[in-house]
Amino acid sequence: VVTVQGQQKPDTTKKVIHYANEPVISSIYTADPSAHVFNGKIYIYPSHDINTGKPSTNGDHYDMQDYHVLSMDNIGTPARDHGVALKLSDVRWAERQLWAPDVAVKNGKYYLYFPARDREGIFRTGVAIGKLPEGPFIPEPTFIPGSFSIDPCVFQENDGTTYMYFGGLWGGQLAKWAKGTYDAAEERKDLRKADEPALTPKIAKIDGSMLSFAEQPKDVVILDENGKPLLTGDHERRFFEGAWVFKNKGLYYFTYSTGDTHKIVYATGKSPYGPFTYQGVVLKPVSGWTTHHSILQFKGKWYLYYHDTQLSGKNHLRNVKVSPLEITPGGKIVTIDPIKT
Ligand code: FUB
Repeated sequence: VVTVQGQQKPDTTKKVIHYANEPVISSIYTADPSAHVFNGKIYIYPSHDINTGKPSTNGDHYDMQDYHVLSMDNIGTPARDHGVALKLSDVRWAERQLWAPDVAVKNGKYYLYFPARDREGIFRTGVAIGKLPEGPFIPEPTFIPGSFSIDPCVFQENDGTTYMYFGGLWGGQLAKWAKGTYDAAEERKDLRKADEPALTPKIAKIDGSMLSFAEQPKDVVILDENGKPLLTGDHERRFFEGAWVFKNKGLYYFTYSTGDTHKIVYATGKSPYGPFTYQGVVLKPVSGWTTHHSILQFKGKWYLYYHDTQLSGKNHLRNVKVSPLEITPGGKIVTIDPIKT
């Protein structure tokens, strides 16, 4: 069922798209969709949710053990499942939790970037290489040196310069790295006081090999309307996880999940490094605790890939969906209000 009711008012803060849709695939549970166009087709790189009975402490019930790549010839046609593209048991350094991946292409090779916990329980980001967009992907023997936390998002400029954004609070371990090295004893969810600047996501340029960082990760600063960094207490707007970056008319859009307030929001800036200024809500809360998305242009139109829990009603068994997305001529994203199913 598709219901789109866009009001025709120029004030985009009052304009909301109401959207209800079916999962793009229902034979497996999928989440955290990173969607890209390769060879004229949409390829989706999701997490593959399964139920292993792990408790929900710290996100341990998100206990994924492989990746499947999906493809779609068109929006509105069913997604095809290309089968297992990479399995945890083939990744030498990783012990558990294959979380939200992303992909990039260079010189005809596809690089799948994925977070997982290593054998010490620390989230790291690995790379696996494939000859086709759907894989299979062969993992490198070690994780990317200097990588940490979760949710890698890879953004490529037209000249091939490639950046990785990453980070996630709470179970995503960003707070444990606040001093620059991993602090296993750091158990606080929000490290800083409510009126102090929030923890930031990170960015690092990826070098020509596509296998290493070319620089130390840097902070991605998100500012409010007065040019001040968003604060720890600002749970409606501060970064939580799920970064996704795209460029439209020369402007960089840094989009992300607010976690415990369950929104996808966006901020814009003039450089891939930021700073980015908070702009508004992309997607209101969906059914389920997590929200994670990607945004792409296909055949001249913008789309939002996201997930909810329509098929299972359970937080850790999610399903990917796609919705049209509107960006106004002035560059504002029109908020999507998903109809909860
Ligand atoms: O899928 C596991 C985690 O849940 C992801 O890494 C987060 O973004 C959240 O969607």
